Amino acid sequence: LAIGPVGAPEATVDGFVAQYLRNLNFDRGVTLSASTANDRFYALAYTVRDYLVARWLEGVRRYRASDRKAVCYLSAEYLLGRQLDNNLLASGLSDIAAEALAQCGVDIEELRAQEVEPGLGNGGLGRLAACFIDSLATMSVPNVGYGIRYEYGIFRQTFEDGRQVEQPDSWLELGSPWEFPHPEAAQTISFGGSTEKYDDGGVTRSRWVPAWSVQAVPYNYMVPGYQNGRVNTLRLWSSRANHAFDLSVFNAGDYVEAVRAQTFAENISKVLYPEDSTAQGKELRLQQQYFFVAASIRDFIDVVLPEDFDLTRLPERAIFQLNDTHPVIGVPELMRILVDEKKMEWDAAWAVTQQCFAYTCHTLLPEALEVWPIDLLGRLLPRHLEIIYRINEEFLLAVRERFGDDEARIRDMSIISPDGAVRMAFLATVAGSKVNGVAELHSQLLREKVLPAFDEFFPGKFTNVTNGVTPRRFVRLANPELSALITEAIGDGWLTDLERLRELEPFADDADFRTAFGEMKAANKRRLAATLQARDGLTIADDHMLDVMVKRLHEYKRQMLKLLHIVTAYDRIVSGEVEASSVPGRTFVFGAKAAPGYDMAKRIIHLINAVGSVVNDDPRVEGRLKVLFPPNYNVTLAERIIPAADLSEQISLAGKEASGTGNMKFALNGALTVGTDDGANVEIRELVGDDNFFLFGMSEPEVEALWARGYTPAEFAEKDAGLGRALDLIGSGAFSGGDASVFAPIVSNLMNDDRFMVLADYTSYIAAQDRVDDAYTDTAAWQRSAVLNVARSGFFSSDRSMRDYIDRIWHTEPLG
Ligand code: 26Q
Repeated sequence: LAIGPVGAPEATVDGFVAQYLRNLNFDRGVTLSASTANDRFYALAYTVRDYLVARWLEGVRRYRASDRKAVCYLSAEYLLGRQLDNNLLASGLSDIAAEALAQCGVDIEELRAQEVEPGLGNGGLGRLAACFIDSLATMSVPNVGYGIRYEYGIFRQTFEDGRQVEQPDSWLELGSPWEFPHPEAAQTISFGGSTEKYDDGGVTRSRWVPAWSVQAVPYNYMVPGYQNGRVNTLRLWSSRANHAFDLSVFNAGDYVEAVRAQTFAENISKVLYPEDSTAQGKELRLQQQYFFVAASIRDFIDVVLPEDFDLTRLPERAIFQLNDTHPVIGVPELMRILVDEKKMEWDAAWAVTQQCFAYTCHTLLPEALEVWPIDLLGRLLPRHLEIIYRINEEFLLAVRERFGDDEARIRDMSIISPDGAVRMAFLATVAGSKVNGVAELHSQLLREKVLPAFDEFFPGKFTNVTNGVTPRRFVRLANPELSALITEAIGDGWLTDLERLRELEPFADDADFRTAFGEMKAANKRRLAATLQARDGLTIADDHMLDVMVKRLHEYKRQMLKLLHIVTAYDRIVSGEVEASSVPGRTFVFGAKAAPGYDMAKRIIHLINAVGSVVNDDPRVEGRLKVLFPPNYNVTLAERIIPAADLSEQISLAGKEASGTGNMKFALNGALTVGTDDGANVEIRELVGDDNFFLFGMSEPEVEALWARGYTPAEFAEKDAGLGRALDLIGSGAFSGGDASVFAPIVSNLMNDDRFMVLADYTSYIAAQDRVDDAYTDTAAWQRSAVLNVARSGFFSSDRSMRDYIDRIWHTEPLG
């Protein structure tokens, strides 16, 4: 009888075929000839799984036998993308699987298309978490990713008459072959009720008497490292009704109430909130946060750590990394476990807690900093609120000791705001051993503008870790042609040591290499064209520059600025200022979802589509300008679009984009960036060099200076005739069949308010785009720049980000 893991199937084509057919028969219960595409996809996924499982179980055993510190990454979002190709690549089975399926007469492309991506995130923050766990597995660092198994991920976007319409993302409709549910390991998570004091052998203690509870069921997912035999775990929690609770209601005879209770419990993990900035104080959202964080911390203490582990030593074994403020309720939860349940002294518990947490901030927008009204928090988690009060009291006492009774400072630093809300970023900063921003500029502004008093009070607590992206998914899998070119030139070590891309620099001056590079871009454009044709019936001209802006729709990201450029380019042609035939062909590609309640963002989506229909159909343009806006931008589509791009649009108002990670993916795939001095653009430009980056717009200090002087957007519209005309066209109904009212709110917002200074940066942006047009005519020089972008972007690997977290924050090591 096998006590350890059963060995993997033989890693040969025959071994794969045998396992594949076994899975079709025994797991799907079908023969190959009677199978559906979904059956064949499932059997393939199961087969890949079968090769990884033994290593996974062995890794878990080795970790438990060690006393290594694990990284517990707490994130409300993981935007994983499809798993099949990633897992094939990680296990080194891509070629074997292709050959095996060919032998069975199965079309692997058809099976790839079956996989529904788990869209369990909104954008950058969720995708970052997915890149990080990929890198940790590849670097053999013990890690559990903890999060929520939303039944519905980010909505599926469709357009009706150019307007965004949201459809539910029922990604689990046909099940997921990658998950391992463990209902037997469910945990009880409690809510509500009250607190009470009680006598514990002469000591007065507090305890929580909750009112209701739900079950948290773990679903495990494998996170394989890149060809290193290491498989980490992603553990996502799903909510279920608590059966004990059900039973009491059943016994009381209220069947309908019992069933309703079940629905209520299952609501907690039902749906991902599609907002990605403005926290809105929704009770269900706080339930989600506490639900997954409480289950995760308990899981680590009760299940992962040995029984009877001495929790004063928890910091030696665990670091809980807080991905933004969403999991910060874990701070009072750990305190509650240590003080109330384990009966530790407050000070000792606080020392443990402070060492166990670290906090990553992903924003600078004040409206995006999460706060929870105390009445809501007190109703849902009364004991946690008490603990937060005590943390705040002791913290403010220490502030007074240091700075005297400076009441203004006390008010500014209090975790409880004057209007009675818990400021989660403050709580995270006070509790965390480290606080980091996600790019150099962002970390600097975080220290100097957002939390200066905390920086002064906690010297050495603030640090920077610039974001990164996984080269396995975003170069190797998304861009196999470029990967082959690179490997041919410099060998294959770059995939796990991305700085080695530097060795490509000399090839920028090699005409043959540049030609091959150009052919790679052309092939990727054809591949994208085929995808968009099949998916949306869109076409791309072969000879166009591909100018891409893909990211969430936000006013600060300034899709409007891009749109003003397009309208200006259009206006120059139709007004006769330039000959259509002299205009270099450009296809503008947008991808963007708007939060369903974000009215201005939705209007801008409508306007992009409206401009697209007019520009694309106007014969005077002679096809020189095209606007494409495929709906439902997601990880799968990103993997097609980014490798085909020539120009990457990173045009946020300086000081607003914390980092950006799309910017890194484009540079690594050989697109040139037109961008502001914002987020990680600053570092990209420093690395690739001024000559290989189109910088425009105000710097962050210039933005501040303009606000201080007084910003009057209308003045900018008067000074620049092109801008005035573009705004007039939009405002007059040129893109809305003459109905001026549709887009008037956008124009009036820009003319009268313009919080993100679109008009102030317009002139500089148009000048940068004219430089882009010029530069693109010199193909050799453009390709040289593109190659240098690839060669000099190795810094942006998430492996490097992970090394930085390990060195500066986690102080853990790989498990050899
Ligand atoms: C909070 C409360 C209630 C509902 C939703 C939210 C919520 C959800 C998601 C708030 C924020 C987010 C996501 C934020 C995000 O993606 N930020 C981006 O993080 C990237 C990774 O660090 C950066 O590169 C981007 O600059 C930053 O915008």
